[in-house]
Formats: sequence, C-alpha cells, structure tokens
Amino acid sequence: MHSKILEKLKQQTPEFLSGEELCRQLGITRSAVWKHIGNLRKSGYQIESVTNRGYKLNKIPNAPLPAEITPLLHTSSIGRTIHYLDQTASTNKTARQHAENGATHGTVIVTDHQTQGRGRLQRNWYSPAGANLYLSIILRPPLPPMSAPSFSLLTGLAVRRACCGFAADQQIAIKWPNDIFINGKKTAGILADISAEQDCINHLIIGIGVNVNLESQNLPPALQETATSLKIETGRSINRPALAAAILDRLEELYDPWLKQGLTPFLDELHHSSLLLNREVSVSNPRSTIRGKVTGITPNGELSLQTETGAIQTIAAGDASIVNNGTVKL
Ligand code: BT5
Repeated sequence: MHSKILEKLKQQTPEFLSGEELCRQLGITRSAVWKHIGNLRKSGYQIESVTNRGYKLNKIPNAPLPAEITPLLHTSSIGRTIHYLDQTASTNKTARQHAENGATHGTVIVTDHQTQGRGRLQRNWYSPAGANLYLSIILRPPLPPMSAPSFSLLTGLAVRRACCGFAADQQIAIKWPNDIFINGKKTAGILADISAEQDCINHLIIGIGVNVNLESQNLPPALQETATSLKIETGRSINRPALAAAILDRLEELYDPWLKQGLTPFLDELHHSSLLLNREVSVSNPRSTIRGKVTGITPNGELSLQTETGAIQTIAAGDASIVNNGTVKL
C-alpha cells in the first residue's frame, strides 16, 4: 500500500492529491492513508499536507529505497523482497541472519551506510553514507557447493553489464575474481559467503559494493590511487535505485543459464571484458604466489596462467596483480 500511495503521489506531482481521492482510488480509510504518509515521511519522503487540498510529494530521498527500486525491476524472484536499512554493520552479515531465519531465494538487503563493510579475508570495504550502493542477495541454488565460486564472476558480469548502461563510453572491466574496474581503477567489489552441506548449498550470499556518486575528495588517502566511482569517471550523478534495479535485473537474466550450464555460455564475454587477459600477473593466496601470463578463465571460474616454464596452471582463489616491467602493480 505504501508503494501504491507513493505511485499516486508521484503521478500527481507537482499538484496536490486530496486525501479523499486517495481513499477512493485505493479503497482505504483516511486514517490508513495518514499512517502510510507518516511511514513515507519517516523514510525521508518530503510530503506536504494542506487542509482541503491534500498531499503533495515535494522531495524523494536520495537513498536506495525499496519503494524506488521495485517499480524499476523486471525480475520474478531476485529483489522481489527488499529489506532496507539506513545503516548496518555489513549487508552480508544482515543477510546471513535473514537467510538463517528462512528468507526466500532472491531476498535483498540494501543499506545507505555500512559501519563495518567487509572485503575478502576480513579486509575493509569503505562504505560512507549518501553516495554508494551496498547490497546483498540471498540465493538458494539447487547445486553442490563446488559451483558457488563461479557465481562471483557471474555477478561481476551482471554488475559490469549494469554499469555499462550508465557509463557506456567508459572502459569497464572485470578483474578476476571479484572486482569491477573503470578506466583502470576499482569501482565495485563482490563478496560471496556460502553456507553448505557436503553436497548442497543452504544459501549463497552475494554482497555487492559499488562506488556510485562518491566524489574523489571523499576517497580516503589509502584509496586515492586505486579506487574510483561511476560519478568520478563519467562526471554525472547516477540514480542509485536505478543502478540497483539494473544489477538485479542483469543478475536474474544470467542466473538460469548459469544453473544449467555454469559459466560456459559466458566465457567469451568474461574474456573480452577481462582486465587481466594476456597480461603478466602475480597471483597470491595464503598458500602460494604464482606468476605467469593469463590465458583465460575456466568454466569453473578459475584463472588460467601460463607460467615461465610454459606449463598451464589454474588458480581457484587469490589476489591478482599486474606485473609491469618486472614490478607488481594494483
Ligand atoms: C572486495 O573485497 O572487493 C569485496 C567488497 C564487497 C563489498 C560489499 S558491500 C555489500 C556487502 N557487504 C559487505 O560487508 N561487503 C559486501 P577485496 O577483493 O578483498 O577488496 C578489498 C580491498 O579493496 C580493500 O583492502 C581496499 O584496498 C579496497 N577497497 C576498500 N573499499 C573500497 C572501495 N569503496 N572502493 C574501492 N576499493 C576499496
């Protein structure tokens, strides 16, 4: 009902819509209208009310609110339930609680501000308020746990496709295994958390952080050289709900083919949008560091490298850095 009232107010903008008319159109009482208007105001919508004239929507809040995302969605399951929080420690952590309490496939947790945003290996994800997207999607794929790692790359494709829709003229690349780079700098990261039994996934939580309208002066010194945002690169502010809806739409488009065939149908796209293909890289994980030239991505989402000896090695997880004239960069 919340969203129906909002829709009516938006249609009427910049005119007033009488309370009586709202009651008539939606078949609800005046006190119900009043209650919903109160809730919308609490979410940050500025709604003016004038006796004998009704309600007028003056301002939509600058936040990735469900009421703004939902009307733009074309999905049937992903994002059909969205929980919004003004602030949370980490959407992946909040999503895990929802998943353990039985949240359905496709449920999304989104926030404006993370106080303990996480990267992989307990690293931090810089998550200030008012500018970016931080969301986590709960998925329940009927697959064995070994198929989960390839989902980070699939999500990378979805995020890249969505970003291309807002920044078509920029160079947007996927850096294996979980980053989106624009013009050579990190703009988005993906964090997958899995809960599984031996042969089935209980839930997969896919966290996505995108620097959307972050200004360069608001980047912390440690990220000045390596990070960017869609706004910094395009010079344009981007509507966060629209980007969120595009990411969820793109992810749902990719999901069914991935369930049936894994990454195979997407390998060409993964290769042509890869930041690392044909580059000399150094890939490290807690067990080892391997150096070589990237020859591709396997259907399981591993990075394949040709080492100095000419042998091909595949790597399932790690941090890749590009080697430039013998020095390691990124
Ligand atoms: C990632 O980890 O890139 C995964 C980031 C996932 C963030 C989302 S936000 C919603 C959900 N909830 C969470 O708590 N997390 C997910 P990793 O590959 O480990 O990269 C982390 C590194 O990226 C840090 O050590 C920094 O160097 C850099 N970094 C941190 N914040 C950044 C930012 N906002 N933009 C660009 N780079 C950043």
